[in-house]
Amino acid sequence: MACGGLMAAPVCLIENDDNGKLRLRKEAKDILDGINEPVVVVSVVGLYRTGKSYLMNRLAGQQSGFALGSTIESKTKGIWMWCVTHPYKEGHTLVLLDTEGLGDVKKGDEKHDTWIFCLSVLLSSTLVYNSLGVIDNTALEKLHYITELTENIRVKAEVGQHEEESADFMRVFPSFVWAVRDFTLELKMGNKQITSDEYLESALTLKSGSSPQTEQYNLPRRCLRHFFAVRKCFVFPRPASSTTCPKRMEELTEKELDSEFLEQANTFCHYIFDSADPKTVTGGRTITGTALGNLAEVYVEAIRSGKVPCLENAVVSLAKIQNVRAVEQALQFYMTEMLSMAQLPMRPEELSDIHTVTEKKAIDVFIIMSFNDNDQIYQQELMVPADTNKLKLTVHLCKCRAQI
Ligand SMILES: Nc1nc2c(ncn2[C@@H]2O[C@H](COP(=O)(O)OP(=O)(O)OP(=O)(O)O)[C@@H](O)[C@H]2O)c(=O)[nH]1
Ligand SMILES: [Mg+2]
Repeated sequence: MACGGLMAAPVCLIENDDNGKLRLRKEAKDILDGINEPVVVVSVVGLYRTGKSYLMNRLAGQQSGFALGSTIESKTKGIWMWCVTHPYKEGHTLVLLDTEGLGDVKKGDEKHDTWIFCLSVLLSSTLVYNSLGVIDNTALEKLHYITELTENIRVKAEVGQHEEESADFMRVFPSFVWAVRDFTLELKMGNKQITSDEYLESALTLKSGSSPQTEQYNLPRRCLRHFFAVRKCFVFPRPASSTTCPKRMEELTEKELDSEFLEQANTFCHYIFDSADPKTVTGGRTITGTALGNLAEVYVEAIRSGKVPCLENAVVSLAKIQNVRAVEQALQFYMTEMLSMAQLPMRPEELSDIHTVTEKKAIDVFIIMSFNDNDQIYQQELMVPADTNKLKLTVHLCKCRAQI
């Protein structure tokens, strides 16, 4: 199932600069800037060398794209982005974010992993956590990044009660999908067949008691349950037999892949295409590609300057960036339209009529691009120069008339 490509290949969205700090790539920001429709953002995170990039290529409907590694060395660095036409939702763009594998000891900087995880949570509307084998205690311990979210992300500008924060996270965080790769067990409990979702939920069952060990056991489970309201699980068998498998899976044709793997991969893709929601920000507003690029910039800047990214502050910054731009574009529209419509010689009343119509259209241009301008602060800014423009144009046209 191939998704139409807005981009022929993925590009790097967030990378490390020479000082080891995260930085947003301008090339990728420019691509997002050009996307004026809502975006469904799906990111994949998980330990290195677990088939994340391969899974993202399947979502793009392509055999290759995000680079796959065939050695033990981690391959993807930073966060890579591929924007494709959404295969199911007309008028939407599917933004796929493939991230650097977590837990590679050679990296030496654990905080880097933490920020990759946080940015994936902050930027996506669906977060896919990818792991190999089974969902056991070890797998949940490896997901310790989830327990650090409260330290590294703030929802409200003003810090509130801890309980409030949990509920706030749940309101604003993406939906969560656990993709278990090379799963070889039977989904059975006792004699009863269970679904993969039931398998995940049973792995998240809390132990009773309050000993430090129990607390440690419960912590990642509690965080998953409290922060992510929507949870799904997909289990994938090995993709091919060991004779064909899989140093270079991108070279295997569909026929060479295990049929059960293919079926699971298709079910997974269908779920994402059908159920992954457009990206929203605090307040529930859906955002466009342009806004996503601005949001990424705000978060990366916060991390670069040593601050804890805050969702509420980000939305305020985002609104400012978007609204300033919306005013600029609306003014530009007004001037172009007025100059093309005003015919000489012209009476002031006629000019006024054209102004009224054009101003209305300019406000529409502003409204489409603006963001949370509920008190019309920026819209009023637009009106003042529009009046000034009208005056300037009148003077200009009257001078021309006087010369006739
Ligand atoms: N056994 C197995 N191998 C896979 C699977 N999917 C991909 N591979 C292979 O595993 C290797 C790593 O795949 P990638 O998709 O690059 O893994 P990654 O998680 O993106 O790796 P990093 O970018 O280094 O974190 C490649 O040789 C793939 O062909 C899978 O489901 N099972
Ligand atoms: Mg990769």
